[in-house]
Amino acid sequence: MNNVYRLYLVTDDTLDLTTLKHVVREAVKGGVTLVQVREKHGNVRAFIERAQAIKDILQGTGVPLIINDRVDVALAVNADGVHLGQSDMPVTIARQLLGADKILGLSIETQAQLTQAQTMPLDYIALSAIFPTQTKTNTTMYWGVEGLQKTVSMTSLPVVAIGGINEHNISELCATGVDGLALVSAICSADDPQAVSRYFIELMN
Ligand code: TZP
Ligand code: MG
Repeated sequence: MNNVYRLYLVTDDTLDLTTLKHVVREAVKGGVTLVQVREKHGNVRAFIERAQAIKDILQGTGVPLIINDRVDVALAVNADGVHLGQSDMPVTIARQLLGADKILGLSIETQAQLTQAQTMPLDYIALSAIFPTQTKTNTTMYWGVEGLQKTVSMTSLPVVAIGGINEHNISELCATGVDGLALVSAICSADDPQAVSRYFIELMN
């Protein structure tokens, strides 16, 4: 597993801006390969402010910035890409607005969505959720290691796993051949986000 999706940090929207910036700075030092800013509670102005703050931190690091859900926010801060959910803007429209060069990802919550995604103009898919998690409770199903394994073997798109990923399951998830692991709490709630990120990278090797 060696690509931009490898250790994919999704930010915790309950963190205040100072803590958020600290977590991202430290996690990047520890080796996260991509950062997605995810905001579920604030207004769009606050989203843009937080996204811009994270963009400033990532500037010059080579770590891409992805915006969750909102194409307008991504365009506003000239982010590297967008991660869409199933009820966000349709993928084809998002692609038209973003252009060919931006990274575009989609969360996949059912087998039918997985089939549909194969012909969409996507850069990657995120299988949601692999395991139960307190971070997002309105999930449709749990793919588990087996579902992830099947998906990796049947799709040509890069696959990212999300939901309940931590030090106890990273090794078995990596054994499926998955392209990346996306984590919120295991990094954002860690006492030392740099050390855990470094440790997770080690576990992936
Ligand atoms: N989408 C599916 S599960 C999830 C999201 C955003 C939350 C993952 O959080 P955690 O803390 O890594 O389980
Ligand atoms: Mg979403």
